[in-house]
Amino acid sequence: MMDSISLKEMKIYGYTGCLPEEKENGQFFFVTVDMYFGDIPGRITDDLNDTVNYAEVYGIVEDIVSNGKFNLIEHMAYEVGRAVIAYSSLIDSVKVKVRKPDAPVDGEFESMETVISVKRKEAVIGFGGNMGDSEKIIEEALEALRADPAIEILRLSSLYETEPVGYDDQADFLNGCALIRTYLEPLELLHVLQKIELDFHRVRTIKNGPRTIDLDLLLIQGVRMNTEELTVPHPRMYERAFVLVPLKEIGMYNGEIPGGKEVKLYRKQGML
Ligand code: PH2
Ligand code: MG
Ligand code: MG
Repeated sequence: MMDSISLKEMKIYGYTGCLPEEKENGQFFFVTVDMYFGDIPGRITDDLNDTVNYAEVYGIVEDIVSNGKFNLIEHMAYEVGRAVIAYSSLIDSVKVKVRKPDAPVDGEFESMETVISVKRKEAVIGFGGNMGDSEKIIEEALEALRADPAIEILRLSSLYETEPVGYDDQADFLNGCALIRTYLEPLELLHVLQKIELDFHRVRTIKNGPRTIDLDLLLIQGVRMNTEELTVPHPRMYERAFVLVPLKEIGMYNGEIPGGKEVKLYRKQGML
């Protein structure tokens, strides 16, 4: 069993609903927030700073429910879940129940309700570059990743010097990977990575050609997807020693490493 803290049946007046009169007149919502943790440090230290202050969580929920004008109770619940999980990295997951007992529906019922979960997941980012001071650029890109409050870096591989794959007439790369934890949706995480790439003046020119920094979303816990914008797991990762060697080092791969291209240790990195 996981530790949890719950705020049960908060009664809050709000304006969420699809009908114009719901947005205009409002109604009462009953919101239950269950927060799940690994081990809450506060249970041992008896210190408010080592836990989640439910009074502050109440304020976060009240603000969204009373000021938000969403169409759907499930979207309102999701926004509540996101705001609560963002409040403390101690929280592994949040379950939000929203009940609407006065929903404008003809007939007898207790309430219309939804339950929405928001969870932190592990993901693996592969990184590499072969233009400029790659070691420094990688350091700075990782620093930018770490600075995002939605993202924690759990483990970092060593840096490897690798022969180019795909387009041979270019300098060797430095490559590595990071295990992270985040509550961001897959596309949101992708956009964070793309923003960091742009900030380091990554210009997309030749396919597989030289680059200052490449940040690839390789794996996301429990996610398989294939859309125009994003495919997870990364479609070519299992053919690439420059991905699999660092991945193996951080314990996220235990299969064969394909031969053909050299991957050698460049700088040993202690695990975080
Ligand atoms: N990235 C590519 C293509 N080829 N080769 C190496 N060694 N390292 C890379 O990161 C790399 C590559 C496309 O992203
Ligand atoms: Mg790549
Ligand atoms: Mg890429």
